[in-house]
Amino acid sequence: MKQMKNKCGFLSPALLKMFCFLLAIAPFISINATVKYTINEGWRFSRDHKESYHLPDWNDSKWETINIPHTWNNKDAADDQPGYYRGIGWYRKAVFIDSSSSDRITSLYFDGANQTTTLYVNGKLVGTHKGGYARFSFDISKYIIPGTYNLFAIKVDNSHDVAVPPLTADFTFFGGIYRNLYLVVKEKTSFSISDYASDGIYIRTPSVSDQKAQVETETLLDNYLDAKRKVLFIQTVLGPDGKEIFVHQQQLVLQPGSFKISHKNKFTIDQPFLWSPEAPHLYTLKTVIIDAQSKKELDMQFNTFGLRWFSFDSQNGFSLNGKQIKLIGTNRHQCFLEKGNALPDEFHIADIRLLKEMGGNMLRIAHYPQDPLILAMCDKLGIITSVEVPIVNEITESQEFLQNSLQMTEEMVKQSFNHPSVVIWAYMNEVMLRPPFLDDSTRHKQYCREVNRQANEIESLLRKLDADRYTMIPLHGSLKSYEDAGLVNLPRLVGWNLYQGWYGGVFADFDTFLSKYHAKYPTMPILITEYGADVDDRLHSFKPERFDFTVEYGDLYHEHYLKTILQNKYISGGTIWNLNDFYSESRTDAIPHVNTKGITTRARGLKNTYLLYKVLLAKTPLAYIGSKSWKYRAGTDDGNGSSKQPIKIYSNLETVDIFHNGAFFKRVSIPDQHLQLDLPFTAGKNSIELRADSKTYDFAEFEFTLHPGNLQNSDFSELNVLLGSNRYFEDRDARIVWVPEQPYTPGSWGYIGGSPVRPKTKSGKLPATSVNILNTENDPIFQTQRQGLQSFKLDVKEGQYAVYLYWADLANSSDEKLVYNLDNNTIDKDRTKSIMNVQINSVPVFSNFNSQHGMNAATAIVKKIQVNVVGRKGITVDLQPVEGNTVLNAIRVVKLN
Ligand code: GCB
Repeated sequence: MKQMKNKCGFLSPALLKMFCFLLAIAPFISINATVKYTINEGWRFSRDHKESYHLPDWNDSKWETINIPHTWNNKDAADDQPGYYRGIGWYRKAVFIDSSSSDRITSLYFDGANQTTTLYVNGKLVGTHKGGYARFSFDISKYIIPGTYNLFAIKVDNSHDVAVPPLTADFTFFGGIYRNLYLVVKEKTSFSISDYASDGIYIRTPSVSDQKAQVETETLLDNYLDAKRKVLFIQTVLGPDGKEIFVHQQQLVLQPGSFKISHKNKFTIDQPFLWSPEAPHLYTLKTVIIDAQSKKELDMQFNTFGLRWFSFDSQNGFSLNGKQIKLIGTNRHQCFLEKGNALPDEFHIADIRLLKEMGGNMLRIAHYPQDPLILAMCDKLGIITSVEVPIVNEITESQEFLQNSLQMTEEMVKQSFNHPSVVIWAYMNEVMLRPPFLDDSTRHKQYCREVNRQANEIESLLRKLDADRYTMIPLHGSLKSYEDAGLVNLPRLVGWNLYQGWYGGVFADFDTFLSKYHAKYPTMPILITEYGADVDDRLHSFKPERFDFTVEYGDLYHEHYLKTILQNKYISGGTIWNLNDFYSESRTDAIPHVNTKGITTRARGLKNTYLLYKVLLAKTPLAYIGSKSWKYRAGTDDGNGSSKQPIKIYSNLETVDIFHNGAFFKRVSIPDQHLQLDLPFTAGKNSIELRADSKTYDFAEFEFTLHPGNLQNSDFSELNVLLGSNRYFEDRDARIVWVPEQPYTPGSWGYIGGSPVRPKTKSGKLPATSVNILNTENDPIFQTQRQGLQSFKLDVKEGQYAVYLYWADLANSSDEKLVYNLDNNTIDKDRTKSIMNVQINSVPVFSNFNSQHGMNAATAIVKKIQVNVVGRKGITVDLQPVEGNTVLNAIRVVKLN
């Protein structure tokens, strides 16, 4: 361990001793001069608007009572109705303000509210803030009556506003006061909170080496008094071990009524403890101001900072403190299952722990600044970050839009300035995703020029505010459009959001794209800011395909990308899209309204891909069984009383012993840290255990339904089949599994005739439709279909059965064109209207059955039909077309008696 040296910039050690002595004999009154606490509870809320809602005597007793963090969209952004409420919501509360506020400065401080917030106190307008992702505060001193209750009325509006970014994006713009709300009471002389809601103290580390670090601080002070004030300004630096290593004291004279008075300070730390992912040492800067006369403490602030240096290099990637490290981590969206974006503190903290436990060393905080706890946790745990101005997909060509973007830039930098984890400021994510006016080249060029102008303004502001960090624009895989807008060489770093093998193409296109770009721009460093594939972890396939949303396709995608990122030195690293599944209202994928590219679910359940990274990045021995959450499984007897089930194993151990149902099955070596092997599952419970060096590394149990190969000779209980599909779907609530279709063979079961519905897109045919199916949570059961089907047959034994026929009219949907879907939007539907007659065992059941069923959107329809089977006739469902093609989405057959 290095010895930390005391270093004092302004005081000699003798003076320092004397100073401490003086402080000891004349102690200042050390109460917390600044009082800051949440006022989250018991707000009245109404999701509508009336001009008079801000008036103190408005009767809000019938309004809902809520607690902050709060959003009004956690339910409607996930329901079957397209769209979600984007408009005004009002919050009201009578807040008691202590009489001590009368000669102090009182503010209302928001950690974040989406997106335009207007505050009224006691009926009077205080101010408005625009933007949904930064902190902001209002000085309410003039509006309050201390010693009594004061009525706060807050109007929040999340309507689309052409002047406020983001305009569009692949995430839900949840409205409301969704982060903590504080009352802050400060002395009339204090650190300023009016500099873009930062805490008024900025710490720069312009030069750091393992020998020496230079630290510069700037403190902004406010003096509201109409008289001069003399203050003692004391700044102390504590080392990571809590020991004092530097003290600076100075008397300052603050002029009356002056604000953001800047006081700068510099010091050097010899042989510093460096900040890194392995050892995230943090220093603490304690700043105090004391009234020179009364010795009363006026304000005190603790800020942590870290000492490190870093660079991105176009050939060698990223290095920190002189050592090359590959950045591997994730992006994060700030929402959670059923909560929308309104998360309590613990949830933010838990996410960063989750990333650290995976072994990740980077978080791209996309696409907007997040709760202050996120950066605080990244500092503590050693996770390198990039933070982003929330301009996504497009801009508005207006000065007002630019001004708002610049304001957001300044808020972001000033609020996050001191965090050692931040190495990149980013802006304009995929701003040329769907550039307008493509059919009018003059107008298009004008748009490109405006994008360039706005980007230049943001870039220069960033460089002016912070000369030490990198700037970055994250681009999507269409290099030409960013060249047209002149964005490729503008920032210090280019981020690539790449999805080859998902939205189109094959995995290898990822490698080709990068090597071509690298050859064309050999001096530009590269960071893969996004890559990912959607996975609904209830879906599985033994024949994984692009866009099937299965766990297995997601595995293949990440295995390929991760290998490429690790193997190529010039790639600085990659941040997976995304840490968590997140709400994106307009999506209609396997889980409608959700982007499922997370390596964890919305409730942070671990997907296979999380385990893959964890094992690959781990420094300790690990072994995991993949798809443990796929508990209910089924398969057909292959003649040996069992069915082969592919099981994924992740491990960094040289060999792992696999035990199946308690018995040794096989010793395997796992050269690539992941391996798939077939295990013969038998009916009922199947257990798997992974052992090495007499230690159990992982254990899992599965419930297996073994379907008889020949239905006539064996017992049958139930069968659930997805038509037109290769996928398995696990219905966890019902604890059943749906299996892929198969053609009929005598003695068994299957379809006769027809073909699977495979929507056509510019990038080829897709294995399933992306249609939001109304009135079900199990959309994948209905999202595939066989059309032109003549019959479905099961050669079951005599008895009574229930046959359930599942339909959703996939032709009856607009298949919304989604901007982020790139070339993967449906261009030609091979789905037609269908009216048919249905017979079971030659008995007419439905005539002129219309799968639309009088609904004007694809809706889940399930018909349960009781069927008696006599002799060896089995069950035959016949479908005859009346108009269009016959269709059937799924079939479930259960033996009753
Ligand atoms: C992107 C966007 C991100 C989307 C993602 C996707 O490139 O930057 O906002 O969510 O693709 O999943 O399509």
